[in-house]
Amino acid sequence: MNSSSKTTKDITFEDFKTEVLNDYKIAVTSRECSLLGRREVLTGKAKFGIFGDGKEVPQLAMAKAFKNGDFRSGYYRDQTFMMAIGALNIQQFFAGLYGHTDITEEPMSAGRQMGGHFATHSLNEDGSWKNLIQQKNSSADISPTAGQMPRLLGLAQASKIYREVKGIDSEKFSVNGNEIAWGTIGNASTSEGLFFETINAAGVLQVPMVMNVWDDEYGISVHAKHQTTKENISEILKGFQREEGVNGYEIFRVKGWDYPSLVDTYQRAATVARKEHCPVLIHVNELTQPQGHSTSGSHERYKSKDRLAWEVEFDCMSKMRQWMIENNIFTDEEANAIEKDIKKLVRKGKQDAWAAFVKPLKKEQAEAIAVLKAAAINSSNKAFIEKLANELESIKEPIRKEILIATRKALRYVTAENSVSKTDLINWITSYKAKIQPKYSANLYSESALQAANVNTVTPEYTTDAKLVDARLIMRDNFDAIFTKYPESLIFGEDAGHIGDVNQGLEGMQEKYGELRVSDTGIREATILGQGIGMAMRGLRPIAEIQYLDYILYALQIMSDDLATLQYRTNGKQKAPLIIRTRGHRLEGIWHSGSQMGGLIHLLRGIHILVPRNMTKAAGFYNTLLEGDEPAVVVECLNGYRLKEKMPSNLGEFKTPIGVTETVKEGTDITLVSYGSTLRIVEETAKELAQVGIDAEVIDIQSLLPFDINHDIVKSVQKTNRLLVIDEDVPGGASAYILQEIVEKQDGYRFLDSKPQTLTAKEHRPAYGTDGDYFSKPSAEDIFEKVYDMMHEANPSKFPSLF
Ligand SMILES: Cc1ncc(C[n+]2csc(CCOP(=O)(O)OP(=O)(O)O)c2C)c(N)n1
Ligand SMILES: [Mg+2]
Repeated sequence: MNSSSKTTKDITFEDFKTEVLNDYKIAVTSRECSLLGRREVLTGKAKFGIFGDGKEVPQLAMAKAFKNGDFRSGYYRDQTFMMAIGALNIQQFFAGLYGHTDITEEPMSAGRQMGGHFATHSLNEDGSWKNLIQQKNSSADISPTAGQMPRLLGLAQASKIYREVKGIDSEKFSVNGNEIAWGTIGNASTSEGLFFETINAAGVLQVPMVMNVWDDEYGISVHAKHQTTKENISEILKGFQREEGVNGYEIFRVKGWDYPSLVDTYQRAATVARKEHCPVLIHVNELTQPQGHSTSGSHERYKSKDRLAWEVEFDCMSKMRQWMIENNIFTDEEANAIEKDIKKLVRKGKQDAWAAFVKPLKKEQAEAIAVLKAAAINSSNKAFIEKLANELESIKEPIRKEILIATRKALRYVTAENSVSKTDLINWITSYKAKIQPKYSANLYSESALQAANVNTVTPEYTTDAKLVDARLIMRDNFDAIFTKYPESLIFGEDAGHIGDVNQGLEGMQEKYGELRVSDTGIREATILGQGIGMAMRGLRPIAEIQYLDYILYALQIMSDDLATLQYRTNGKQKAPLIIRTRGHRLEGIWHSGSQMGGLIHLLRGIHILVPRNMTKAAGFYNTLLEGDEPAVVVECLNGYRLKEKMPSNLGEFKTPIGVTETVKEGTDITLVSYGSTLRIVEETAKELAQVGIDAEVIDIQSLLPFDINHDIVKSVQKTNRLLVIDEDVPGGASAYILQEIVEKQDGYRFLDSKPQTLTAKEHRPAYGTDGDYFSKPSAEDIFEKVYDMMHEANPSKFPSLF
């Protein structure tokens, strides 16, 4: 079903006719899928449907210009494009709608995403890269409008890096940077900041990005007059047009129903982007929504009669059909025959998809019924269990929820009995859950051999005359080693280039490795993140700098929605091993002392969150992460760059383990758990506590996600029987998570003689200045008194009350 990429100029009329006919067939197939898809939702076979009807024809043109190695970063209207590049067939389309959990049947997400969210596979079964230049690629869609934009920037930038940086192994990823990243976005979604941020950044970076706006004048019910100044996105972006000697964009505007103009425009756009690495905007207007926005609601409610009539007349499919008749490509009768055949094909594909969806469920249902019936035979609750079995049996097309409800409820009836069939029932439920749960939960983190937790620890080595240096020098020299060792690594961010980051951890690196590998960016955190995601998806090893942890909030949405879900939403078929470097915790004032770790932990499951207490530990994390294939955030201590640390001799080689704690002081009376900048204060306080006879054990968590994979903290609690978590996030923030891990997950409650407690910052943001810090964050005195208080409670005669 592949759409050919020949242009109309170099082929005979017969060839041309065949190509156009093939295109039309793809478009009709796609339209039929939309029409039938809607019906599947309305009859209850699928839960929700959002389709690409009304956007078929421009997508044919885009597919013709799209080459192997190219990437799409688009949204839910692009089914025609996916069909035209051979990445989606009828049966797969319906498998997506039904939520089939088998990746071979539903290759977009194995049923995790709603239909209309597309992806191709970048990874082999073992998590290694496929050859991406031998296939057409689509990065996995997400639902938040414009959320596909930041990643698009990085996908395009990768081509620039592959073309202009020498020495990178590009074999699977690029042919001289000739690949285009194609973005698609709805007209209304261009109102999002992410769109404008991406447009500006791509203009600055001059990367081969073709941005396509599918303009149907609406965003659900909201008309363009509420969305876009002058109701015209290409009009207001005119200032981006490149001029003689001044970089910018090539901007095209074309009607979405005009097949020949579309084909011509897309060929021209591709040439500019591919050859010159100049970004392109194609504003495709006069598009329609034949069935309205989605299966929720109808557009008759908000579109005028005139508009609805216009949409019928200008439906891109009927316009294309009309043009084909006028140009003797087919007759009306021939068109009718084609359409009739395709209708049949789509109906058959739909039926096959449903049959394939139902088949494993029927099998599971039959197994469950057999186990239930066996359990009923000797049970005193026979009638009740049989009822459950019969109810389950009466469901013609069962789902897994129904199967588990019946079996789990039956278990309650036999719980007091002792029989083989009861054991069989228990075993069946347990093994069924073990088999099925991964279909919904696997691949949140990498499951490949390269997962970060598999990378072996290498301790820092020191020569006998190792010097104590400003810690930022360890960071700098380690980055130097990294850039030499990994030609595909690169770092970028605000002030990361010319001055070598605000804390000089990259001093001199740009001079040594060039402006493309060590670069300054604009102030635009979300698209800095996007650059990283996109480049990581194309085999590079980007390190994206967010200048301060406080400003990660601008990028948090894209980290949470895109990066953190990528492996999960593709069921392990795409990855972006991006490293995010930032610095935070204590410095000065509300926006330079943030430690919003609870927020990060909760929003970023799927990304490792690492909180080193010093620069040697931080550098070791970078060394570990570059050996692995997972995304991570490393939060360096903002007040640690000028502290002295010993310079290791094995730079680029020593590795801090991920998910492993470190006991920095042994003790017997109480376990103090902390991380990052606060850990240093805890260490100091432990010495003061020793002076009053309290022997505290101090543990550095180091890695919040994953958390203490060896359960070492509970071993300490087992010894001390007391636990205090010290954290500079808000009350109930990261500390609550840490407490849950230790007390509940590690069963720490069993060993506690005192109430487990947390000591945190105040609820408000940290105030400015030294006193602001003292009255906002946990101080040494706070820690001392809290620990003392816990010891007083345990042994009042030895530790008389302080207050
Ligand atoms: C951030 C966010 N806000 C709201 C929504 C709900 N939503 C889904 S599609 C849509 C309208 C998008 O319109 P447009 O970009 O013009 O695309 P179209 O559907 O018209 O092709 C909205 C508001 C969403 N998915 N994400
Ligand atoms: Mg729209």
